[in-house]
Amino acid sequence: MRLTRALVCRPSPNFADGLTEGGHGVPAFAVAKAQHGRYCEELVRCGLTLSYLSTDAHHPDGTFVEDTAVITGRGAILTRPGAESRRGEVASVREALVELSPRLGEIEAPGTVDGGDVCEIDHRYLIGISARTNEDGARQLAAILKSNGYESTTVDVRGVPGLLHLKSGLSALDDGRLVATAALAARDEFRGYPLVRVAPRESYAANCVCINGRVLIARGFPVLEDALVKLRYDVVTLEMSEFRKMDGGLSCLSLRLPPV
Ligand code: CIR
Repeated sequence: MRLTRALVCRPSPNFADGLTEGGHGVPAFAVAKAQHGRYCEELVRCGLTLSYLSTDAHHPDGTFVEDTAVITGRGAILTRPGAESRRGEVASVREALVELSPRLGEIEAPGTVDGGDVCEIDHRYLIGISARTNEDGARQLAAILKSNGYESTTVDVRGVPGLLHLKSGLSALDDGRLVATAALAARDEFRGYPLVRVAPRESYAANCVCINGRVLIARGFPVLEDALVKLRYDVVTLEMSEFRKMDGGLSCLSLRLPPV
């Protein structure tokens, strides 16, 4: 899908007060801000026009905008994040998306969905059931997708150690190839897709994003980088250390959108 715009939100000064279980230390705000700036510059280089949400100290996880909506080629679905502290993030995204995307629907209580659990590959959606996305939310999302012509499959990742969201361990490249951690690569749900397997010590880098033919991956994961370069992808690496400390990957820092 050709992408033209992205919605982003700079980290707020109390970014370190967000949710985390990763045990990678406390992020430094100034470094996070600089890394976010570089990330945004790269989105622009990929051809995207950026819209910035206002940072809000009430939502220290607000920079992880991907969790608040699912973007399809036909429009957006607003989510209801699984973590109560993050539910309020949806309001500003709802407002921003009015101009950027037709609204296809919205997840309602008791359903919960985090956008980080939703992976699109070849117009098909893989929906992770996780600590954040529940079965009711996945059912609602699948129904909205279905009524807009998209098939979906659920993938229960609750038993996968250390995996916050499905996309913490899985990404789709825009030629129909998946990038997956060793723990996910063997799953039946992904059978039939060509796949790049990510070594266990590089599993953080399995969360990457493909934008208009370029693949953005976290810096410092040379085995994955080499594998992608050998497959002739145009790879860009970005320093993500401070977002990793808050359990966030590359994809969660933006909502990437096709033309209206
Ligand atoms: C959270 O725990 O909700 C945030 N600290 C990190 C969310 C990362 N989102 C994502 O991977 N899609």
